[in-house]
Amino acid sequence: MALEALIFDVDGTLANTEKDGHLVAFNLAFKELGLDWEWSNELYHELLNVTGGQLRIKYYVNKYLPNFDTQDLDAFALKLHQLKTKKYVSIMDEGAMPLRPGVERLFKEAREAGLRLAIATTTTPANVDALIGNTLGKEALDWFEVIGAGDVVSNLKPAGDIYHYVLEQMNLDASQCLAFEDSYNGIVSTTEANIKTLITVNEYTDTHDFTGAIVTLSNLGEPDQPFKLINGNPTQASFVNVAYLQELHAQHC
Ligand code: XBP
Ligand code: MG
Repeated sequence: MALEALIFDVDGTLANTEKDGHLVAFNLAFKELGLDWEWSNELYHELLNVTGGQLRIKYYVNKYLPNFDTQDLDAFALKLHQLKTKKYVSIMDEGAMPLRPGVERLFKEAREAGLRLAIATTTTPANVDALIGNTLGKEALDWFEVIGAGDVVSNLKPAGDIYHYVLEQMNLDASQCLAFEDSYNGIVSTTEANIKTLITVNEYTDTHDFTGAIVTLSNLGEPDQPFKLINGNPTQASFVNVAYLQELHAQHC
């Protein structure tokens, strides 16, 4: 079947939102609530194995603060997480979060070529709106036929639920799509939904196991800024464009 749609993860794939967005927002929220917690970047490498901010907070408390005094950890994590989302949106509104190389170009080229676009992420919907709105403009949210985000499904990545949800909403078969991910949890999720996946790594994920990826790249690249091929078939392409995606799709789907 022909390539019809591209489905993008958000955090780490579209932008380096974890280090400069989520981690900063968590720490600001802790401070504002008077908690003496401060997550270091090193600790955050471990905490990122747990997807979803609320689950991450609860994992942290259970593992590192077994004596933390709260009667209802779910309610506490919910409140803290709501504050963290506000902080994250404010950071995005400051407008200093660039998209990763090639992301904006590929969105535009894909649209011109008639490919359908969607998002599949575990992050909160407000965070997706804030990132896209502040980098590409609010109108760009309409470029995505489906924005599958947050708790629209009951099981977050690494479960495949969010990808199944997007495929169902778009009425597409997995073989008509390619997914873009940056992490182990991401590729486990796409693999469960049977969607072939292109990986762009980042500082949190460059040691992850990406077995099953059709290609692993340093980033999507630009005409004057070639990607580094980390794993996959040799290619003439030096940046990810629609022609290269058709090549990958023909090889793997
Ligand atoms: C990344 C995540 C998210 C964010 C936090 O998911 O694990 O949990 O770190 O977002 P993806 P929330 O790469 O699939 O987008 O705090 O809004 O949950
Ligand atoms: Mg990600």
